[in-house]
Amino acid sequence: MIKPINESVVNVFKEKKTFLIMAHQKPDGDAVGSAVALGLGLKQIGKNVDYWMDSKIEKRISFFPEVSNFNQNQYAGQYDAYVFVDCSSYDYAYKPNTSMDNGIKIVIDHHLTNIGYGDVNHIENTSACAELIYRLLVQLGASHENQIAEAVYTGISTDTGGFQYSSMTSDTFDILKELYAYPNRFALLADRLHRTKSYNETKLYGKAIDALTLYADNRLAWIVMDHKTIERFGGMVNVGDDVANIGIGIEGSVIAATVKEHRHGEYKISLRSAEPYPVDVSHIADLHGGGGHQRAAGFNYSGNLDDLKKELVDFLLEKKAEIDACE
Ligand SMILES: [Mn+2]
Repeated sequence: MIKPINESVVNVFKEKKTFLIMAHQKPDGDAVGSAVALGLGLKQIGKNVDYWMDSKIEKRISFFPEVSNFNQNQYAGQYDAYVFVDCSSYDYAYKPNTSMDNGIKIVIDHHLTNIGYGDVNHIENTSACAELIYRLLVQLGASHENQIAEAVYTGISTDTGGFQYSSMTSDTFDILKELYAYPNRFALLADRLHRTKSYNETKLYGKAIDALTLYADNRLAWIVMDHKTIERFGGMVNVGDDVANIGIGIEGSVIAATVKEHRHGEYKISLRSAEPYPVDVSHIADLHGGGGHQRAAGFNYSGNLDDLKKELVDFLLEKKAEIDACE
């Protein structure tokens, strides 16, 4: 049984004709997968669709034929609706500078830090935004051709570390069960999404392991990747999830912080918290203007790194009793 999503959201999709689809900056597998699945599904039921997407998309998630339709702006100036997928805040959206006041804003997201910045919103704690998109398409009566199935699979698979995180639910598996009914090449996709790395990515992964340091009685795993190192190995837009997860793979570590200096003195911070500790890293990200989930969150930072490290160490020390109780 596939769960329905808010009727008010479904009705807007039924009523409106022309849509602009957007997602967060530096789109990940869920952002691209959600956008592609939604766009293709809407087209199937006769809607006009444009995409406004950050073009810095990693190669492993840009294989969808539909990606070639990103940023074509066929219907510029005519949008009835502006749809934000997988985007926890309006500020973090990759969006045009022009006004969106002529249309209705729709937000579909699975980040609970999302305040609901749309005129209509569906925000629900699912494993991936792609789950919500799939459910919406079921309600809209779109059929799930292969590219949609692959896009939904990509969103869920990348946001759950290959179906492993605690965010997986029986509802997620209900959707996967339906996806597997289509002719698929999910094994090939899994390889592409989770295993295959370029030479540079592999070297960067090694540099990240080298840079790993432990603090707070080994509860904090701390990795700083400086600008020079990132540039040297390709300057990739998104240092992958596998790098962000190195730290929580260390026995006993509770929080992993990966600091990526994407420009001199400007950092992207990825936080992870390990099972089963009662630590919610989205609260920390929230304090710094970012967002995310209990086990994975992120934010931009341009302050002193020692201050940030101290903040995390203090946070862990405050929670020491609760953390130790999990052993
Ligand atoms: Mn997501």
